[in-house]
Amino acid sequence: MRPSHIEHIGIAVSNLEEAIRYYEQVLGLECYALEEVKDQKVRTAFFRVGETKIELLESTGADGAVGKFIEKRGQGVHHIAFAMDDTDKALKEAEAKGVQLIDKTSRKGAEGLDIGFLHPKSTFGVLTEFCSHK
Ligand code: CMX
Repeated sequence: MRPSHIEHIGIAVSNLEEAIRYYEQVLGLECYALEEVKDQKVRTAFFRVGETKIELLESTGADGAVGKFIEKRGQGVHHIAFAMDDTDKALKEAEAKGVQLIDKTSRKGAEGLDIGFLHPKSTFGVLTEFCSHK
């Protein structure tokens, strides 16, 4: 397995609109999509920076992954997502190499991507996501 590029960097923020203003007005990027992912209890905003995207994540439920992250660690980089050919295949390969998975099989994430997470305890403290278009 080898990722083709960093698909996106997920950043946990307390207030999506305030964070969008920073990325637009200071960095000059354009928010091209806003999406709520109910399953993950987040509202997201996307910006393109070359081939990579920035995904801002605002919690919509304190018991969700991002709600708990902000409560415990504050705002900041939440995960790194690698673009793979096939998320399910990559998850299986990582598991075979002894990595602890959060998702055994892919699920649907923002932008209709097939996504799956590796546990940060197994990846040197960085929550790692694989994603692909099937
Ligand atoms: N990055 C690094 N470490 C993290 C982390 C993150 N994003 N989130 C939690 N952790 C650490 C915690 O600090 C904790 O470490 P310690 O034991 O040293 O304190 C450990 O992982 C376990 O954390 P926890 O709070 O007990 O467990 P959670 O119930 O919060 O679960 C995790 C953590 C990673 C399994 C969970 O957040 C998860 O399943 N994440 C995947 C899904 C997700 O993140 N969805 C949101 C984004 C969706 C999208 O991009 O659309």
